[in-house]
Parts: sequence; C-alpha cells; structure tokens
Amino acid sequence: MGFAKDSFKWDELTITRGIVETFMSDFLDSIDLDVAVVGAGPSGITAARILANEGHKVGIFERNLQIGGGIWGGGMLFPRIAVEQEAAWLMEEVGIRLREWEDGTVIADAVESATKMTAAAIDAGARILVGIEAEDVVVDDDNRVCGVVINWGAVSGAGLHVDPLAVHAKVVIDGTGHPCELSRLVETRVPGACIDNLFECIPGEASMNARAGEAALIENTREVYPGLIVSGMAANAISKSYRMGAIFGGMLLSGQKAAQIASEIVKSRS
Ligand code: 48F
Repeated sequence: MGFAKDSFKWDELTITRGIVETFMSDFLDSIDLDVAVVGAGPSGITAARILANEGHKVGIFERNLQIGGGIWGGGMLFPRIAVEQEAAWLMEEVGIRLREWEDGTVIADAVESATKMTAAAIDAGARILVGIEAEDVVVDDDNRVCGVVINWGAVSGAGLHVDPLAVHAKVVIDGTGHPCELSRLVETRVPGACIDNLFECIPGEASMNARAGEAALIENTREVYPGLIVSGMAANAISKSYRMGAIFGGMLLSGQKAAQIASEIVKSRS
C-alpha cells in the first residue's frame, strides 16, 4: 500500500475514531456466525483456522488478551512443546519449525507455535476477539445451543454488574480447556441438558497418563449437546479422561475433528 509521506494532519481524535469505528464495523460483522469458538487454545485456534479456510464465518472469543492458551507456558515454563509425529503436519502447514525428537515425537518452540498458529488463523479469515469471554450460551425454542452470551473479560475480573450482549452461531465449540466452562454452563442452565448422565456431574480430568489422555482426546471430541461441540482438554475433562501435560498433538487433532463436525452441522443448517 502506498502511503503519502506529507499528509500528517492527524491528531488524537483521528486515533480515537480510527480505533472505535474500525472495531465496531468488524465486531458487527462478527455477531451472526457459522461457528463461534470459545477459547483460543491450540484446539480452538486449529478448529477456527480449518473452518475459516473452508470458507465458514468463524469467530473466536478469548477471555485473555493473548491467543494460544496453554501453549505459551510450554512445559513448566520451559517454552517448548512436544507433539506426536502423526500430528506434526498441522504445525508444518502453518510454518512452525519442528525438531525431530525421540520415540515418534517432535519438539517446537512455544512462542513460534502460538504466534504462527494465530497468524495462520487470521490469514484464513477467522475473526479473533480478545478480551471477550463467553459467560453463557444462547438457546433456541428447542433448547438447542445457537450462540454465546459475551462480555468483556475485564468486567467479570472487576466483579462489575454489566449486562452482556449476545452473538448467534449455527454451532458453538467449547475450547475452554480444563474448566470446560461452556459445557458446565449448559449442564447447569439449560433445562433438560442432562443427556445420558453426561452432564449430571461433570467430573474434570483424571490424573496424568499422557499416552492414554492423548488417545482418548479424539474420541471425546464430539457434539455433546445439540449445537455444542467440545474440543481439546475440555473434551477430556467432561469425560474424566487423563490429562497429558505438555504434549499437544492430541489438541491439534481434536481441533481438526471439531472442525469436521462443525462443518457438517453448518452445512446441514444452511
Ligand atoms: O487450555 P487451553 O490451552 O485449551 P486447549 O485447546 O489446550 C489445552 C492445552 O493448552 C494444555 C494441555 C496440553 O496437553 O493440556 O492445557 O484445550 O486454552 C483455553 C483458552 O480458553 C480461554 C482461556 O483463557 C484459554 O486461553 N477461556 C476459558 N474459558 C473461557 C475462555 C470463556 N468462558 N470465554 C472465553 N475464553
């Protein structure tokens, strides 16, 4: 883009209008979505990138100001993550450099992983809304999940009473990680949501068994309630499957599976 070098007529109001008007326009373009992804950890970003690449209208709502969830912390703050070789392609396709490691694993830099996954999701067309949390779901007359209730993360952090706003989506992905927040909300707030006792007592994940946890993750990634798909650690948490620590291949493959399920639901509802 060619910018003129001699047109410096801006003042403080130029900045204010530029920020507010462009954000409002982008925000209003994100309130009626194909897929709302709640939580921008590795599973949520991967799902959003794949769905956006397929041409779906996707918004990611992330409570924090940064994208990447548990990637940033690596293992015990050592900024590296391990990935099984069978999931490595999901990192290679966003340009993350991998170091071959032992026993069928690769190692990646956590900062490079979080930033390149984020950039790829943005380039694919996913709308990323940071500092915004989902505090509830929206349901239709059949009690099917059809959107999320949102508010600034800073509002709940400050304990303020501020009524939220809502966005609509054909399907919602719960990528909120260990607390499986959206699934808990559905269990506690949506009338009749206790299907097959799944939500009767959402148990939280079991102690660490990395291989078993990774294996269970893909099967646990599913539509757990009409309109609500669960991905990543939230999928293992609601199923009391094992935690796995700083190995991330299962998260990426879970995101890929969540995207496949979401894509089918969007097509069936279009
Ligand atoms: O936990 P998280 O990284 O999600 P994940 O995709 O990946 C788990 C791994 O990072 C790691 C692991 C690997 O073996 O076990 O823990 O399952 O990221 C979840 C994101 O969701 C955000 C939260 O800030 C984090 O960035 N989040 C949680 N609840 C909400 C939310 C909410 N109600 N609204 C918006 N964002």
